[in-house]
Amino acid sequence: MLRFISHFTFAIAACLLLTGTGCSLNGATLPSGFTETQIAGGLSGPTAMDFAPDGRLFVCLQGGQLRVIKNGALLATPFLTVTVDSSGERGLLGIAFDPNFQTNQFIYIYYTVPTTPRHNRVSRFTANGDVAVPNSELAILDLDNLSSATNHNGGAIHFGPDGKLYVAVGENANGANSQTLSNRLGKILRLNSDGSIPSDNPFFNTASGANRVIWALGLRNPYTFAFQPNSTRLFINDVGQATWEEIDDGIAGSNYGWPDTEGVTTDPRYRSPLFVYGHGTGSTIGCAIAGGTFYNPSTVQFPSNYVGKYFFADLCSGWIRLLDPATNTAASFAGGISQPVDLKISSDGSLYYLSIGSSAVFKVQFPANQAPPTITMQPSDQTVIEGQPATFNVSANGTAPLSYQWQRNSVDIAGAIGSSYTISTATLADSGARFRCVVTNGLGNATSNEGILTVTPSPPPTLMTEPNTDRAIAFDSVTMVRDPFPLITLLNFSSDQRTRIMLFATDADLMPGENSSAITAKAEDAAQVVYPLPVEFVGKVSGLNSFTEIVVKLPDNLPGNADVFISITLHSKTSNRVRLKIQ
Ligand SMILES: [Ca+2]
Repeated sequence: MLRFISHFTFAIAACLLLTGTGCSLNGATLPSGFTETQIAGGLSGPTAMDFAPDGRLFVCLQGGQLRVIKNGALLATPFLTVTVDSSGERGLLGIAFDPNFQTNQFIYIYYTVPTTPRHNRVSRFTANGDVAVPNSELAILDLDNLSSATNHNGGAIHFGPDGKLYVAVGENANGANSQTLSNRLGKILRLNSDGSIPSDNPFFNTASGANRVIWALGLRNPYTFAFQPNSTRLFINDVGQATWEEIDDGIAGSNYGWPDTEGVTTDPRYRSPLFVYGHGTGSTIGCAIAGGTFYNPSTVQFPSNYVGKYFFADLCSGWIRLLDPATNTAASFAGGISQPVDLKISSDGSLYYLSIGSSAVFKVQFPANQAPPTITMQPSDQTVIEGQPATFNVSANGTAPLSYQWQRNSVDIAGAIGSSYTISTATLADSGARFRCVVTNGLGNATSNEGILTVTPSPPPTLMTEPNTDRAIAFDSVTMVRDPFPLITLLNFSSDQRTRIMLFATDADLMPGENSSAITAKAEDAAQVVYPLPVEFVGKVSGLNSFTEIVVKLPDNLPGNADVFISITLHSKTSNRVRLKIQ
């Protein structure tokens, strides 16, 4: 049992005496609308916990086991067991996941080495699923040898937004350690993940050797600390001696004053706490700050006014309170917890607390914001012309994250996992297909109505004519003169001197990737003799996107002095016949 919780028996008795039914040894009193669930019990002497990036929760036990809670169940086999010195407050005290855990599978722990000389150590292990690779331990930090005092070991370890590993170390019950740069006790340390020391550490040029790892000093027993997600903000929870518990603003090079001062100070040599609370038994006082975490989850579950606030707990008084970093004032949250030692926020926005008195992990939720998916906008039927895209959309409510899977005729469509699904080129064969979406979250799923796709044949192209006649709207492409057209012109600068005719059409859109070869053109004379016309250009009429400009060349064998009838064919569909006069 951790000695810094020696007020345990007194605290529980006082809780029962002073607040009656408001206390529970096995569950918290929570604000209206919040509920809690015990996630795992039977955790003997838990000291710290952290979430793996994949959502598993790892719990340190003081005796040396690192346990895994996966999909809500405590796994029987520990991830690892290290032989530790667990006397007093020593033992397995901290855990962190490498920022690149999903690639390198590195996990770091802080524990007390059981062989002489006794000291605390940070080691790296490599995960293989739910257990550590045997013999994968790599010691990256061996701290100063400990005296016979077994208390004030610190033990929290976390990676910062800079990718460096921060390590909180207690002063081994010797305040003088906290004020010297000649050892690493009573400090926050900053190191690279391989144990080397970053050259931009604040005392890199003033401390020597291994002590260049010091990042801040003047701490007594920083048992927990926390970085605010997506921020450089760092709050250090420094356990006080007789008077004050501190939340300190973690800033490189700071001296937090211990043992010269405790609590608020105006001494310019020291950084005064952001927040303090006094000692005693009650809803705003306690004996040891243990656990702190910012409410900045990837999915906000609690009411929005919780976002950016800082939960912190007191071991002896058994409460969790909420600090507003904007004002450095605190409000009540939970009470009646049996010795909280650590707090964490899961990615779905739940608050987890680790109770050494209950040997258990609890999850606090806000159920009103916890809901399975419901479809709020159904996919609508779509009618498109063949060759055109068709898009189905769905909207859903429910606790994030929501995942989407589109189905065609009740069969999953590979890769169609967004809130909309687009067929880039609808074909006639797609007509009648039914599309729906299954929306899923951790609480259930919802299947949308089906939207039906109707694909209509594309219309044939239409060559433009003057109103109520079959005379083409057509121009010599150089002179812009209308028919009758000469077969030969000297004005168009082409070597063959054949006349080029500019025609206009609607419903003659090329598909992506097509060029003028997609359109064929022909002329027929009165005797229905067919003359293929080379198509030399197809393009859009500037500013008139529904009109297509088509330039054809009059061929050598076309008879002169007659009317011919021109048509074009695109995508196997042939246009109307339009009349041209040839000189
Ligand atoms: Ca202080």
